[in-house]
Amino acid sequence: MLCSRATARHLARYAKRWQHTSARPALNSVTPDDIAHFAQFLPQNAILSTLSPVSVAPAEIEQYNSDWMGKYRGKSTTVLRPHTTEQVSKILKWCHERRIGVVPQGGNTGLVGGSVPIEDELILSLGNMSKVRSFDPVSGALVADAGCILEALTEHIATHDHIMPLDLGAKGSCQIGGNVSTNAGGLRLLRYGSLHGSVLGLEVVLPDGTILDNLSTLRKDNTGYDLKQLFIGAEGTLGVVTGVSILTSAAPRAVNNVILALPRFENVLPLFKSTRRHLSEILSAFEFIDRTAYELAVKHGQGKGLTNEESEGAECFVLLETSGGSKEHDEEKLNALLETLLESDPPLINTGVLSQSPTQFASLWRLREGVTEAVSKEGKAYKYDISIPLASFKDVVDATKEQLRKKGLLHENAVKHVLGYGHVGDGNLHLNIVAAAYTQEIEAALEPFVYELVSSYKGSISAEHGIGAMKTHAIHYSKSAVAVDVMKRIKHLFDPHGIMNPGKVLE
Ligand code: FAD
Ligand code: 2HG
Ligand code: ZN
Repeated sequence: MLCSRATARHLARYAKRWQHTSARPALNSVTPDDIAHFAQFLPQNAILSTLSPVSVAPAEIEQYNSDWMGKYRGKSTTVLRPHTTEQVSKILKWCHERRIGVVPQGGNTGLVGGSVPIEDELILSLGNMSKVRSFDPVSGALVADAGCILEALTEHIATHDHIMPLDLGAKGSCQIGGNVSTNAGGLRLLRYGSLHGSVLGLEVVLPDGTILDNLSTLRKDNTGYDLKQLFIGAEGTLGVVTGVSILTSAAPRAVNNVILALPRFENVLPLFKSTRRHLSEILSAFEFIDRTAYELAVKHGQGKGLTNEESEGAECFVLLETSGGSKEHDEEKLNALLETLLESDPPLINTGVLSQSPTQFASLWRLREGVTEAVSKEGKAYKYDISIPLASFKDVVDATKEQLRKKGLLHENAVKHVLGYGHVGDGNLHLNIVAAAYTQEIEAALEPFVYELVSSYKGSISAEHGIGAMKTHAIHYSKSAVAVDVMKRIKHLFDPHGIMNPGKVLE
């Protein structure tokens, strides 16, 4: 069901008003004099610029200017790679005074165009800030530079028998500062909750260069406003996160995972209910992959799933994980669950395969985590990261397919696949449309169609990836005019000159 005429009229009126109030501030380009200023406090290898006397290969800057999908491209001349918080502070102070736009960049794995400039803003890459500052094995509090790679942190605390509260397919490249700035969800949210709960404190450099040191390791601190929350998910629009204090957990004694093949999508909901009842506290992930997503992951060699016979006839798949205290106890519970699912009338699953070794465990996860990479190998992806009721996941995928078919775009030379996968346990569907190329015609068929569809379910147009550059014009589908206005006032308070990540989140 799409939005009613009245709603559509309201949205159109609102969009007009919104455009009217959203002019971007006038910002200055970086000049050779600015580079000379930065060279006073940054080592030579921290400055990559076509304006610098030290020559730079354009390809070196290009990788910072284009995003992971090759969908968004900036025109920056300059990348700065500071090593310390003080250096970040001096850079921002200068850019604030000179009104130069700044785009903070972590691992550049974001999927909404937030990490690359729209024009020629300066790119501030955090990759050189990669030290673990402290780890307390009693409380589990980890304090690290924002540029630490998520996987490196995971490995660091594994030696203390702890695990990070988040995990995602991009772990080998994304940085903890980028994770915090996007409020990344990922594969463990069901168990460990969102970063709004696990981040204990942040060190942030504000747009005028002031260092806000909120790097607490306390679990409880009710001394007034909880300022760190504003920067979690701010996508670099309010300041640069330079340090993160985060609560990690003792590693579970036993982990298992199972892949289930389902005859029909309609079984996912009863399966989720039954799984929660049977596994209760040991359930740590419940991930959904539709048939198209599964086949693409298998085709592009992402991990191992089921044999052809086992997967035959399945409309979709679920990967579930348990994390508990005793392998035998957890396996017993899992086997009892599998029996119940197979014996229900009609059976909720065709088959279920329990991983038998750490290699199989990793391979099953690779299959799920590898869908994004498989999609990018298959073509150019339009990605909609939405929160809607679980029962509607398939309807949304089907309605999008039908919309593209009606527009004559569902064929090998335009849209090759429409697929859905995601974090069922969190009500988060990743709707991916794989095309031969990015074209205006396909985009016009998808937008605002998808946003209106999501809005008709009272869903969110961004469950976990953020707004970035992609959805600034669509934020009103999920946020009221009053909420957007308050966001703009907060932005103005922190960043009166509008230098931080211009054109992202708020137009
Ligand atoms: P970037 O992409 O560099 O930046 C993202 C945004 O944060 C930008 O707006 C940038 O300006 C800002 N930013 C970055 N660092 C800082 C900083 N230090 N201070 C202030 N602002 C900053 N996301 C999920 O939520 N769940 C998933 O399961 C998931 N899986 C993914 C799998 C793959 C294969 C890929 C490619 C992406 C996936 N993502 C997922 C999206 C992405 O990885 C996350 O959003 C991640 O948190 C981004 O981190 P990053 O360091 O790459 O940030
Ligand atoms: C995931 O859950 C990520 O795998 C990426 O959030 C989703 O690529 C996507 O659409
Ligand atoms: Zn996701």
